[in-house]
Amino acid sequence: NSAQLPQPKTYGPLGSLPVINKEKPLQSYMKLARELGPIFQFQFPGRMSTFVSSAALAEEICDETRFDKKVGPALQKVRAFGGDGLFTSETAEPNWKKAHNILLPSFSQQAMKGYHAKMTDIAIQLIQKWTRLNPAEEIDVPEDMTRLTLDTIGLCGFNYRFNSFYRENAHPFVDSMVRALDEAMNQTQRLGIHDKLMVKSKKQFNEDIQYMFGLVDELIAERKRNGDQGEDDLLSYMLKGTDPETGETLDDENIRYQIITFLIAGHETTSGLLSFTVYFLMNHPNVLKKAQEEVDEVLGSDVPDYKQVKKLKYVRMVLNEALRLWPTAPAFSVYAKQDTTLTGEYPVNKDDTFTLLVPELHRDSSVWGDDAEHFRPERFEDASSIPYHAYKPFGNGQRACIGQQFALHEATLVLGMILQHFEFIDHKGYQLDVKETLTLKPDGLTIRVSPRKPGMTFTASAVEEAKPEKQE
Ligand code: FDE
Repeated sequence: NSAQLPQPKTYGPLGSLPVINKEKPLQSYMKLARELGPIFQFQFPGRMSTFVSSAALAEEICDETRFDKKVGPALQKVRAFGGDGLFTSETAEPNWKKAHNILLPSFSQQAMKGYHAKMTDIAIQLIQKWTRLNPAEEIDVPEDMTRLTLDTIGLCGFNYRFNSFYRENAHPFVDSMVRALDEAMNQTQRLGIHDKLMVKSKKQFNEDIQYMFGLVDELIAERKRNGDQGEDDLLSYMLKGTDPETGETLDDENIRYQIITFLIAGHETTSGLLSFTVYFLMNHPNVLKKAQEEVDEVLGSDVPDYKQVKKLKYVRMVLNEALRLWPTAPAFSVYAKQDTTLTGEYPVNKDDTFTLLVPELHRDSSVWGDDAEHFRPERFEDASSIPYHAYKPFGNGQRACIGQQFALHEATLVLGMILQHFEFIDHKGYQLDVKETLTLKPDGLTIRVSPRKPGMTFTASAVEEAKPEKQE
């Protein structure tokens, strides 16, 4: 006698798919949540799923004693190239815990000190590119942010330079990765018969995967040939690290999957975050002014060092607030490990799955107040005032984002430097249009910039200063 959950109209074997905008499924679910309430069912062809979006329900499904990450249909498809890497493995698969244990130290605060100089190297490339544009030239913000984040994870991860700022078009690896992710998403939306007909896209899918494997396997082989030269990157942690619980190391195939995973997880999400932040700043002059004041005070005209980045508190709040309104990884799913209920009201059977709509959770007015739709970084002034389960841009519990510190350090550094150097010019009066892939980004956001302090460019000595600090 389970309480009947609200549900949109169904259309025979298609279930409720016809009510979804195929280009923007997440925004369709958000709209449904507003119409149907904080919990609703959705009939996919052949399976039922439940969407939740309030803080009270998030708290329930984030209870790891009763729920665990669900590697849902989309992630299952991504396993074709993410394998049993951290993001696409089941918690119970042996390589999840092993890789988690081995990789945790490489994402610690201490490790960030080691990555700082490399992050700065790439950030300077972006600043120099923007500095050298002629006044009328426009910047495609998501494109340049993707150049930056891909190059950053490439350099910090594997000492590989994609050199995206020296290319007109994306590095071929990115083309393959984006196409493969897109195909993986599309496969989940196609019905059986239709999917079987897509011979050409399947062929392309396999070629893309082989290309990615080839590039990454060569990186691993090369490092093994040359031996450890003190690289101090993720790859060296992966090759050297042993799991304290089992004493085992990661095998080469799993390292390949981890590298691909970091390239996927580490660049689109962080680039979307930076792009949304530029959009919000451009539309909130008071916030922009406050952020510029902080940057002027903390950085002056320095190339930021590690400690200065830590002092950019307001810039960090601005990023938190951008991740609240448009969390770039906008949903995650769990399954019930046992029969239970949600808030004592909704009966749950073992293996029922729930998807949390993070942008809706982040707009729950019972937690965020009546101005929940407003961009107001000040709400992060006192982080302890925010209920733990009301803010989930990095997922939950042991399956939360291992790259959180990495992404936030990188984004704070880069945004700090952008604010230090440029005024934004909204030359087209950009109207927000959120594009969906596996992640979110402001589609078609282009801007112009003008220098804030004419003549402030990098001297050779400033760049020299940003070189790696000796580690104590
Ligand atoms: C993860 C993650 C998550 C969860 C998902 C699920 O649950 O399904 C989330 C929500 C996220 N992540 C988010 C984010 C955001 C940003 C900006 C980021 N993210 C970034 C990054 C960077 C890097 C490198 C990363 N990231 C990574 C990662 C990984 C590996 C993972 C998985 C983990 C486990 O263990 O599971 C994640 N990430 Fe992130």
